[in-house]
Amino acid sequence: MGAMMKEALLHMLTEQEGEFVSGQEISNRLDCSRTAIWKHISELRKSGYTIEAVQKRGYRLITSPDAVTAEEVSLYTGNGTFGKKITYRESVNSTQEIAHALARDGEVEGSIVLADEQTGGRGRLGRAWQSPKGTGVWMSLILKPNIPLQKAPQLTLLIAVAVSKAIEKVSGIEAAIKWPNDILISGKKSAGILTELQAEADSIHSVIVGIGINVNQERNHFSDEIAEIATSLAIEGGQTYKRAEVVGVLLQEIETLYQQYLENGFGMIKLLWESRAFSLGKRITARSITGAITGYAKGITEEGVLLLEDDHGVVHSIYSADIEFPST
Ligand code: BT5
Repeated sequence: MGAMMKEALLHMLTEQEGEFVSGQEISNRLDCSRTAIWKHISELRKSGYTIEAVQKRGYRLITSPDAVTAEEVSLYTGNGTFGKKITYRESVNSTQEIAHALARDGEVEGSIVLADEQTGGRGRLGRAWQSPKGTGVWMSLILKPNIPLQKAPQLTLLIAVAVSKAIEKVSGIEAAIKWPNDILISGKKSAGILTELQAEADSIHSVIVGIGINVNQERNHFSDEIAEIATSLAIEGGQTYKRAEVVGVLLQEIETLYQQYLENGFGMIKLLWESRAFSLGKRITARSITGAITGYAKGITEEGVLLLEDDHGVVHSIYSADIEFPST
């Protein structure tokens, strides 16, 4: 109840866009005492909001922090159902772990888990995802699509389209997709997607979509290992962005595409994906545990599988691999 009131209070102050809201009005609309209001105002201040309080005039929101707390993100999620339920943690090992546990306990579709920092953020194949505090969007989204197991890779491509669109909407920076799960800005990785399934036999119980977006990192936030291959919106755009806005815009993009996908299938997503794809038509090497194949990236199939034509004209279906761009 307390958290909901704090959120409602923040919404009231935000709606007024820097104008005063009287204590009387707050107390009427939220049906609470002046003392309760004061308590929530001081909590909001502790979370980084600057709120002016003036006798007889009331309260006025001056600045809000760059936070991905439930109350801040809820200002940007719009009318959709994705992001209605937000689990926020300041520091976690991985948001994926929390989302998996929630999904096993029957969490509804569209719920998200956000953290300000991940100490054990993960990529594919046991790789690590650097998630320094207060810099990026580290989020897991729970989906429960009624689709056969073999179509699950389509969701990664759908999410990639949504991430690339959201980055462009918020920052105006062009973001391309590198199959299957990288979002590149000027050829460097600015976001990654990790799609994990909870399935029984061949039916999907839940899909846990992990999304990491580098928003406000400076160059020195990246370790030497990835300094040359990683970038952030702030590095590329020369300014910082509100992470909560990135989350809100992203959730709206995902929800729209996801509804279209469930109603009409993958066709439209495929076109959107291809128009944003970075590697199509290029000479690439697809490397996986079974070996490496070099050739031309011809396109993706209806299932989201990458088609690679080698130098003998043989077309290979690539289900899972890392893509490199050979220098020769
Ligand atoms: C990915 O894996 O790109 C998937 C990343 C998913 C991260 C999200 S954050 C929220 C959720 N919770 C989690 O624990 N994970 C998800 P992959 O394609 O395997 O790429 C991993 C590789 O990217 C690493 O081996 C590094 O080379 C590089 N890398 C690591 N951190 C990076 C960063 N912050 N920015 C750019 N590149 C990074």
